[in-house]
Parts: sequence; structure tokens; C-alpha cells
Amino acid sequence: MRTLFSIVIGIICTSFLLGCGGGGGDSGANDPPSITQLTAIPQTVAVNGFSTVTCSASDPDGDQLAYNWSATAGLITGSGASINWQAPGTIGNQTIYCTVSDGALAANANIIVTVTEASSAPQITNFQVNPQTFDFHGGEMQIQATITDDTGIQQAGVKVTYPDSSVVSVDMSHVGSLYSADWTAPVNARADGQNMTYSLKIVARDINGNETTSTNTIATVFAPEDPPIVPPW
Ligand SMILES: [Ca+2]
Ligand SMILES: [Ca+2]
Repeated sequence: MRTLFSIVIGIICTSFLLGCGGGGGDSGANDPPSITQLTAIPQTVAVNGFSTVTCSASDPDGDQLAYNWSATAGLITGSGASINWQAPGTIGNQTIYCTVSDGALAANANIIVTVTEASSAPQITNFQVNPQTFDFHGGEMQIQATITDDTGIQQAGVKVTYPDSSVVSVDMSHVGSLYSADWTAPVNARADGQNMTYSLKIVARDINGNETTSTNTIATVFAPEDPPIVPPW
């Protein structure tokens, strides 16, 4: 009889403690962590590009949290609340999953990142230099080309390499995709009767830093003509 009484008292006490723990939340019970935000910056990346993924989470009990990351494709580096994700080499949507655990209970969230084609380098076509030859006076030439890009041209210019290998850069202006510049070829003042040849090429850079250099075009300023040779008779 005394034993049964003890068991009943024990059950009552246990129920009381559970009730206190559940109702008050101050001891015994564990509540799960919650994820308030999961971000990927940027959320659209080029193939093989990088995104920083950050999980903001908290635990009502102040438990230490462990972060577990996975993704449908790509490469995860780092650990903890923020990781680095490298996109795969193929376009499409990929999902990155984060699980936050307090050791007993967990919360989950995921975010979709869009993987796009890489920005390609500018295309330079119809590169023309006019005129391409000058008498010894030299003179002004017009340089033009059609330059296009999938993401936008940031800068285009002409690099002129002089006969002594020094280089002069000339900015190009444009109307639509037609880029142009003027450059004046100097007088050929050489005393040795040699032509002056200049090598011109266009360098175009897009907003992503991709650069394209055209093939070279040569412009020539001829040597002064020799005086006519007087026959020795
Ligand atoms: Ca907890
Ligand atoms: Ca581009």
C-alpha cells in the first residue's frame, strides 16, 4: 500500500513538472530553431560564377546552431551560417538547401539560384582605315568598325603603334554599333628614304571586363620622293 502511494505521488509530480516545462518554457522543453531569411547574392550568376548564400536563424532556447548545406548542383565551400556556392557549367535553375539544427530539432529552407550564359567578349567587324596610305605629308584618317556585345560595350579605342614601337591610344565615339575615331598620321620627315608604317588595332571592352582586340591594319606614310635622277649625259 505504501508502495502504490509512492507511485501515485510520483506520477502526479511527473505530470506537474511536464506541465510546468511545457507551459512556462523555462526548463526542460526544447523548441526548434527558426530560419528568418535565406539569401543568395547574387541570385543570378553566370555559369561557373559564384554566389554567397547566407542563412539567418535563431533558437528560442539560445542553443548553439549547426548549419548543414546542400545543393542540386554546383560546389559548396565554407561552413556555418554563410557559404560560397560555385555554379555548375550548365545554365538552368539550381536549389540550395540549408538545414539548421540545435542538436535535437531542425529547421529547413531553400533558395533557387538562376545560372545564365556567361557574358561573351565584344565582336569587332568591318574594321576600316581610310585612307590607308599617304604621301609624305601624312594626314587625317578615319577609323571605323562595327562593335557589338551581348551585355554592353564599356569602352572602345584604337591603339596606334608607331614605327619606333611607341603606342598612342585614341578613344572611339559611336552611333549605335558604329564606332569611329580620327587620327592624324604625322609627316614623314625621315632622311633615310624609308616609309613610315603604323599598325592600328581596335581594343573593345564590355561591362563585364571581357576584352577583344581586332587584327592589325597597317597605314603607310610614304617617304618623300627623291628628286628625279638626271641622266649623266
Ligand atoms: Ca532549441
Ligand atoms: Ca559581353
